[in-house]
Amino acid sequence: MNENLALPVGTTLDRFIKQKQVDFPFATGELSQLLRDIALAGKIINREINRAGLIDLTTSLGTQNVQGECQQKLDVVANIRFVRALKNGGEVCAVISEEDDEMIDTGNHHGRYVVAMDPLDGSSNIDANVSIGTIFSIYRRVTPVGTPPGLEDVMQPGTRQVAAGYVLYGSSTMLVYTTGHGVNGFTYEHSLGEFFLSHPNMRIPQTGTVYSVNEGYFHDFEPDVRELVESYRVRRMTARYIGSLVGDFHRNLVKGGIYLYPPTRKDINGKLRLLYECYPLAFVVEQAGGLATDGHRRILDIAPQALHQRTPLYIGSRELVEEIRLEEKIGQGKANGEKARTEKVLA
Ligand code: AHM
Ligand code: MG
Repeated sequence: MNENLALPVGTTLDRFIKQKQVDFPFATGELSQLLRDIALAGKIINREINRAGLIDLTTSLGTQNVQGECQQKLDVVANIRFVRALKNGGEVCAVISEEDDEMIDTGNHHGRYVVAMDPLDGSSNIDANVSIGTIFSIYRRVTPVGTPPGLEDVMQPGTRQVAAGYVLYGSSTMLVYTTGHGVNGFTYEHSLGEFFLSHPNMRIPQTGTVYSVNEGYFHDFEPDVRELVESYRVRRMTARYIGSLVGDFHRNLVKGGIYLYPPTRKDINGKLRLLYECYPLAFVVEQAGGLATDGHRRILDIAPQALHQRTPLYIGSRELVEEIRLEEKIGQGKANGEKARTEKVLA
């Protein structure tokens, strides 16, 4: 890996991608072009978000996506824009999206790559002008080039990702991604229409004082999760929860901390999707020196079984994720665990 060939802050994304192409033996440039397509889609979505308030894109469409959630107009717009950018790019033979029931065959049967994406994550925050994001991951197809793509192309384990990242539409717009050689962050300069390297070789602090969890569900968590959250309170950690995974994740990546979406009484596998949200962010966090688990297993080691599979997620600073040891079976929390952990922390 050549992360030591550091490129200076201010390098354009385009130049960065080009220079990093040497990381891949026998690279044909297709992955580089695909990353550029994703950046372009990010710019387009960024534009839509910025003018959303003016042209009434923020209200809900009233239709529901495959998860049974109300789709916001911007979700739909972002999904269309992203899929179109990937189709036009030509490198991708199939796309799966949180917003689509089925795999999309792009018609580019000579494309070597497939993409999984959550085109607009944190969509409940759109109409409040709060940070939202796009999450993506890229795999090499496993079926022969030149044939129609199949489910085996898009349902590969997270360890097979060749690149993953996100675009955060926040107080500034950022693209953060990894190709398995560290993590780099780029900030969008609106007037120039370019992403510039602003956060080279990002490393997540080994520990942190921030925890991000929807504490409104506290009484719907398993006893051992309640015990864990209670231990954060006892330690006087700081609670920060935007309700946009990308935003919460990014803050913790920069400052140190942990994001949790545990099982709840309603969502016994948690809410987040393995393929669209958890795999890509797990790849990023590991490349930055952090960890991601479902409370037991490394996220990247979970075998995919369904396109819209959900998983609990514990992700962030290594030490904070490592200390989590949950009961294996839902509904069988430790009898006196809550008390035991609190005492241990206080000791
Ligand atoms: P979405 O993909 O439908 O936007 O759902 C994912 C979002 C995450 O961004 C966020 O962390 C979480 O859902 C918030 O859920 P909750 O409101 O249950 O806390
Ligand atoms: Mg999402």
